[in-house]
Amino acid sequence: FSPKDVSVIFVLGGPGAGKGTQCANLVRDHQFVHLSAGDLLRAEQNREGSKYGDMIRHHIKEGKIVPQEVTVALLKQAIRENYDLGKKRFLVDGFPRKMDQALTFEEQIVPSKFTLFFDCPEKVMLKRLVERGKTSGRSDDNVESIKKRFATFIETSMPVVNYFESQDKVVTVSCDHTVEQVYDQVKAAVKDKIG
Ligand code: UP5
Ligand code: MG
Repeated sequence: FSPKDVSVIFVLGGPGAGKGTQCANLVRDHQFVHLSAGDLLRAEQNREGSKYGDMIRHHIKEGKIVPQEVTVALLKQAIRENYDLGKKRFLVDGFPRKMDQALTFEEQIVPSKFTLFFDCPEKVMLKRLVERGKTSGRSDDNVESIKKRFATFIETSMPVVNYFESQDKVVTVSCDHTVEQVYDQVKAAVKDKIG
């Protein structure tokens, strides 16, 4: 596919900020394909015959970023498959969360239209994730892994948000509100940026 044919919005924010929840809202109401990098990695981890399973499992539990080669390849494949089905608008959720990924994706796949940044206090995210952990089955929804995810987010992923901010390509959404209130901000940003 040609980069000019596809629109990509990056959806970034701390663990539990509500990225997946709001992407689901946009999929329901607009023509978007939702690609969660974390979901793609979890699927690859469980895919029979994957040579990356153990490596991904370890990184996710430790809240570390899986090497970009794996994640970029999964995203590229998912975009291509959906493009072949006629889809052109993509929400890339939870990616790029490290500078090398940001540069590689924009050089090798397509420059993002903009980034939706979900700003949320740690206290709120912790509460949401601990609650979700009661039923999610996610190996990283426990206090020990959550703390590690927070640290990685601050040290490794915030520089990506700041990089796009310096290019004037970030819309910040304040997430310590109801799902509906957050979605109002998300809708306004999408309308403003890509119509
Ligand atoms: N909830 C949501 N919004 C709410 C609201 N406004 N009010 C009250 N409750 C709200 O929401 C989390 C919980 O909060 C849910 O129970 C929801 O109902 C409630 P969700 O929408 O799931 O939040 P989200 O931001 O998507 O949280 P998630 O846990 O998915 O974030 P992470 O970024 O930590 O997880 P992800 O799956 O993206 O990544 C997991 C791991 O994969 C990473 O830690 C890393 O190890 C690895 N990874 C990579 O290595 N590379 C990548 O590029 C991506 C991931
Ligand atoms: Mg998510």
